[in-house]
Amino acid sequence: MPRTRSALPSPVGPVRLTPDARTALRPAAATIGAGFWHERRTTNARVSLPQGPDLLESAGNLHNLRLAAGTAEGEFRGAYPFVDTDVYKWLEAASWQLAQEDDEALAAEVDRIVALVAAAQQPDGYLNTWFQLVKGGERYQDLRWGHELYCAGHLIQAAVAHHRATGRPELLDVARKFADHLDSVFGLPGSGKPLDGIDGHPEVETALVELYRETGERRYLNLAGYFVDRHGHGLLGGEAYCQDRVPLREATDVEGHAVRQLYLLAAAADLAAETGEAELRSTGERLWRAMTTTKTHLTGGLGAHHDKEDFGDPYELPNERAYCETCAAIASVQWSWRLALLTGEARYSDLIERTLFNGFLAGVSLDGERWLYVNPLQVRDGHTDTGGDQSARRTRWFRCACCPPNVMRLLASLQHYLASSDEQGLQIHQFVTGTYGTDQVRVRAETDYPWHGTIAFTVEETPADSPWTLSLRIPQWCREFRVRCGEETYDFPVDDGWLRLSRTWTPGDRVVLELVLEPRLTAADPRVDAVRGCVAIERGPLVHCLEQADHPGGGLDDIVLDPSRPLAVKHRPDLLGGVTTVVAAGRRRRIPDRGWWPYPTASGSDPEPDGEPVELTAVPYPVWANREDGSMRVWLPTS
Ligand code: FUB
Ligand code: ZN
Repeated sequence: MPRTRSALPSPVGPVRLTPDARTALRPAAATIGAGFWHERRTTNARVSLPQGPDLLESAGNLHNLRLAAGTAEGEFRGAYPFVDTDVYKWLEAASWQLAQEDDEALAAEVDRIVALVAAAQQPDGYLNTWFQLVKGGERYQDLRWGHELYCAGHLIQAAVAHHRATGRPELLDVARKFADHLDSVFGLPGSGKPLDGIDGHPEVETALVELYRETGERRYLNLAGYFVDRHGHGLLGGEAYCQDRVPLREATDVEGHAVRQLYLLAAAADLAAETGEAELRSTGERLWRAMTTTKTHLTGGLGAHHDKEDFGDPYELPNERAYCETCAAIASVQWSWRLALLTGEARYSDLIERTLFNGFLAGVSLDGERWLYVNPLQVRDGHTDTGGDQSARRTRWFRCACCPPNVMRLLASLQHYLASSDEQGLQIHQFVTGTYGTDQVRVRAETDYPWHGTIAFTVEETPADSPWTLSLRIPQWCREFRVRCGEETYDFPVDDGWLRLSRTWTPGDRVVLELVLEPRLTAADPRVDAVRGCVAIERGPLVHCLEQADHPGGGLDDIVLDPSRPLAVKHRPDLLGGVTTVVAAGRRRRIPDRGWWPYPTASGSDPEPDGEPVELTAVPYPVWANREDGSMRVWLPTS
């Protein structure tokens, strides 16, 4: 396409590829306008982010930095060696936010906390309040659990965001100093570096690639490559938990701690993008396929086990004990977006959509003040909640508060996961009201998605005589859609998930895509014991669930859905900030309190086969747990 004038500012967000990156697509510029995501992002900007500093103060994170800086006295506060990362993730989120709008109060808080971080750094670049204050400065003695490089990674990511957003060098200087220190310490035997090691929690790898992108300093890319390569060689005892059982390029399945695995894979995709290495790319494609076919919950949630926050076995996807950590959903979005850019394939953005709308968004309450760390697919009647971080009830903050600021940073940078460009034109991956473009074209999208399926695109800027292609992702869930260009309705073929509209465009040209949003039943894979024979209700990208609040007079464990009866859609502006519900027919069985009975059951001792009819109201999963405590379920038996 010929170059005209700048249509939108170049994107200020994560994954700023270098000009040499070998990817099929590049992130496009985007701004989000009114609508579903705008509302949630506004709550993020007005409620969650401004509350961050107070929460970090009361949890002790900022106090620890002051202690390390020598400007306060007292004891280290916090239960984990990685509490610094809560500060860094908040700084990253606030920086992405500042890139979008001026906010003096937020900017002042960022300045204050950046100064605190800088003051806590040691003269040689090292920074970790836990090791400085609790471990007497003893470094790199506990790489398996100590999280020193994990903390460095989040610091680096915050610094990159701060620099990209504000152009200011203060935090980037801190990050570079730390990265230079790491580069002087870690390396292969024989490299002259004193330590051949990796961190039990990947994160520094993807951060170092971003630092390379921000500074052009190739040493950081090489160091990222070194860390990725050294996983799987037994440096940490060979545990899958630490991503150390098998070298990544030889892996055939995702395994171990879900967030650790996913951050490592995001780094591998970053490296593949910047180096063009085919083997790392095919490793990512292979593992993504394994993950999505056998280890992904319907909500996009990942990590089946509470124990070790682990992926678990293929098809081991429990409901009430699903772990599905909010951070794992975020890491999945980050990884999938990198694969989408690398390959140009729509399937990655299909998973991003499922995850964003469900497993991710359920992590934060509608008011932006309470959080879920684990995201179960069922809460039983009579559930006794033990409270704590892994509660099925929303919590104001956690002892291990990794998820809330992670949600904040993804919401604040969400526009960078929506659109891309290539030589052919512009690709729209997600349907969000806003403006998308490159330095040559600009398209405006208007929609009330996911409540309604109509998305109207207007071409605002385009080169005069040069054709280009507007590509729209047709979601995997979509069984029927229509496209209108002007007065005509077209039956365009879908090419591997993409609807491609090529022509010479004129400003004002309109394309209207209608995705038919019929509610649907989704059947469970029979290999998943927990949900065999069950169905889930979905509508568009949203998974729905039953909540006790909508079903007074009894619990949800006895409910059966009748799949032969039609599903109805009810828009409910009065409910949960305005949602569309799906109404289904079901029955409430009267099952004897026995637990089991002889098979085949003798007539008469059968559990009540019919039970009383009951109207089932299914609300979108991302808004569950915003009313009084009660039971919830996604998967429903049909008999
Ligand atoms: O270990 C740091 C963070 O804490 C992980 O990313 C989460 O899974 C939680 O374990
Ligand atoms: Zn987390």
